[in-house]
Amino acid sequence: EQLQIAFKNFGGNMLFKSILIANRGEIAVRVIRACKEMGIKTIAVFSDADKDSLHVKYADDAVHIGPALSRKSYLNIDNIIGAAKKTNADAIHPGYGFLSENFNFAKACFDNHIIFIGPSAQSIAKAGDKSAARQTLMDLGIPIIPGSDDILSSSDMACKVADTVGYPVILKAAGGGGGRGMRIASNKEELITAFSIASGEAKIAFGNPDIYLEKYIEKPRHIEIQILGDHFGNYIHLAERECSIQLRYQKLIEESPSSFVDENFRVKLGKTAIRIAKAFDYTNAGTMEFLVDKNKNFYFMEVNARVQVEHPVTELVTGVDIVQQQILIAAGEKLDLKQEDIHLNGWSMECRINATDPNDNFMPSPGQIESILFPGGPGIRIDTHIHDKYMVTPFYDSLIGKLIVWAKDRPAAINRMSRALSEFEIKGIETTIGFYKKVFKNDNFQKGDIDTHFLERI
Ligand code: MV4
Repeated sequence: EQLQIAFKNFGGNMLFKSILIANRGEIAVRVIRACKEMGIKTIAVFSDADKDSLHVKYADDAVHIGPALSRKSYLNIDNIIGAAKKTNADAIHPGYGFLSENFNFAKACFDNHIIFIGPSAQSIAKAGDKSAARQTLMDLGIPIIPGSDDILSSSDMACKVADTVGYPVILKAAGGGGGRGMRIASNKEELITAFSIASGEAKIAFGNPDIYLEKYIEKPRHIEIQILGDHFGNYIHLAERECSIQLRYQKLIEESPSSFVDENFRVKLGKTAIRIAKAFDYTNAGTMEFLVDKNKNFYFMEVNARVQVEHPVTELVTGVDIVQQQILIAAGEKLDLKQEDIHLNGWSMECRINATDPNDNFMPSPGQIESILFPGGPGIRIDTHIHDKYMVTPFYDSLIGKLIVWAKDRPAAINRMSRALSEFEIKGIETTIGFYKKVFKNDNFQKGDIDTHFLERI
């Protein structure tokens, strides 16, 4: 359907003349940069809090879409569609977060004959329905974490499933997400207690007492595969990103490739990721997330139906501009890349620069930036919208920029990131920069001996 609109709107000349960027901050700037290099006119949208922001300054046109509160601006579908119609935008790039994986928004774009730069609304819905997705993929023989295929009706049933998958097990709330409402049990006794606590908590927290059970994967790594798929059934993968360095399900440091993934394993993960994409009729850029145990067993977790915060590390090792590929695919172009064109060169790492205080439980630290000194020199990329005197408001995510490095191998990338962090100075607010300096000195981090619990431990 997306393609039909594209043909109707642009005939033979497919490339968009203008794109509205339905986002703010560094990712809005990133998308504008891709458009400029492609000769596409850019239209920014902005809330009251962002009228002087960099994405507004860089775009060719800008439309005010409401007050600072996201719900009334960047999450307001009517206002954003209205801005696109007013400015005659051919397409909308949603960035990440906000409306990027919102079925109703993708559908509203479609209904208004505006191309949504992302997968179809139907694919978003298919990939987003966790329980249906699990069934679909299980039927295809794609590895998913062993567990109850449905919600548990009693602790008796929980114990039966636990006996078949083996302890330890984890209880998850069906209405939860992002790690909330999870409980681990190492034996039958613990499971019986955990079952009643978990369903009670789930009811209070999510208004839904339903819980399901999975085998608990101890000290897993979070490894994800970037894929691209066009409207003609062509798919490629752009290898993996290692995203295990996280705290409370917030990624902080990402890298590509992963020191845990050799060429054989990469081929296996890549092929699996493409099979998952095909199962969801997935088009455009997307990410398949896997949990990987110490024996390299891997299990599909979920699809991220958007461009991700950490996409630059993949860009730096593959040389592929993921945002430009998103735009070309959405405009109905055939993928001009084949799997055999994709070669990994060197190593890339990213530190998310957050306006949070590592010495105060990573609490948000809004305020005015007095001054900034950015690192530079060989192998440094900074994606940000901040500048001297920029006001970090409390209204949005605390991500204020990303420091990304490229070097020939992992030790060189670590060395370069440490050097870059030592040059980076932000005065006036607290940030995660100083914390990263310590992480990069850690022996286990340097050895690549990491998992999703690494930061909790240190
Ligand atoms: C798990 C797991 C171990 N075993 N499931 C956390 C968020 C949620 N989306 C899935 N999560 C996990 N599920 C089983 N069966 C460990 C985690 C987990 C995790 C997963 C991905 C990234 C970071 C994580 C940090 C802690 C726990």
